[in-house]
Amino acid sequence: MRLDIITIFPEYFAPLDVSLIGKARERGTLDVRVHQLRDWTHDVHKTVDDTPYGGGPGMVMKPEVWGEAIDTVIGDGAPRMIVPTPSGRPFTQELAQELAGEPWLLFTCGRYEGIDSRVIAEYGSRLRVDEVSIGDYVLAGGEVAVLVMVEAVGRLLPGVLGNAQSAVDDSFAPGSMKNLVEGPVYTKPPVWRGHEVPPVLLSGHHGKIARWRRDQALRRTVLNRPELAAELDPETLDKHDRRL
Ligand code: 6GU
Repeated sequence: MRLDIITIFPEYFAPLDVSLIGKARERGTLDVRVHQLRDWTHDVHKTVDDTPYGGGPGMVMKPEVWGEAIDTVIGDGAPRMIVPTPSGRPFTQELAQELAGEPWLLFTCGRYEGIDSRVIAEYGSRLRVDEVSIGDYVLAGGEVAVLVMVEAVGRLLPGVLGNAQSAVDDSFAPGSMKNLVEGPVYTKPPVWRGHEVPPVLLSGHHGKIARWRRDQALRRTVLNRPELAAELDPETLDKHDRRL
């Protein structure tokens, strides 16, 4: 998968050299290219923003510089374009799965009050464009949101996780984990500071372990994510799932 990221802060993306994503880049599974937006300015101050029409606080990113940057980065190609913004559609595990199936993604990181909307209109008629939010809070810019999305998408690419089953068991994973969070996990020793590992996990009884894990996932979803629990479809809950 090819990933292009356009930003005025390329330094934010240093962590993409590390860990799973770093390894995927070394292997060539991921081709990440980070671009400095200011390279497409023409004035001595390398200006990327201006005051908003209609007044109001803050600054808006200028369309011309974004247009030149995006045109150069995409050439004749047509990546799927992701615009990080708190006004966007929610980034979910389902969207991460969908994006993991794309050959090429372009992330355009806005700062200040955002990018002039005509940029989204212009590329919306040439590319598939999604404005995406990672949650209901406001960050200073799209960079951290893009790091989040790249990690969530990157770990779903074939061969990036050591064990492909990990992604199947994930909280929110499509399939049996839809609308469920994962339950608690344990490793050795069997007793730590008087706290015991639940005996069923030491029983070697795979059926009972699967049943217990599912009950724990349901419990934790009800406790921590009642709004998700309300979306659980009674039809798809198996007959042993505890009544919520
Ligand atoms: Cl994608 N960008 C910014 N600036 N803030 C956010 C966000 C994105 N998602 C949640 N808050």
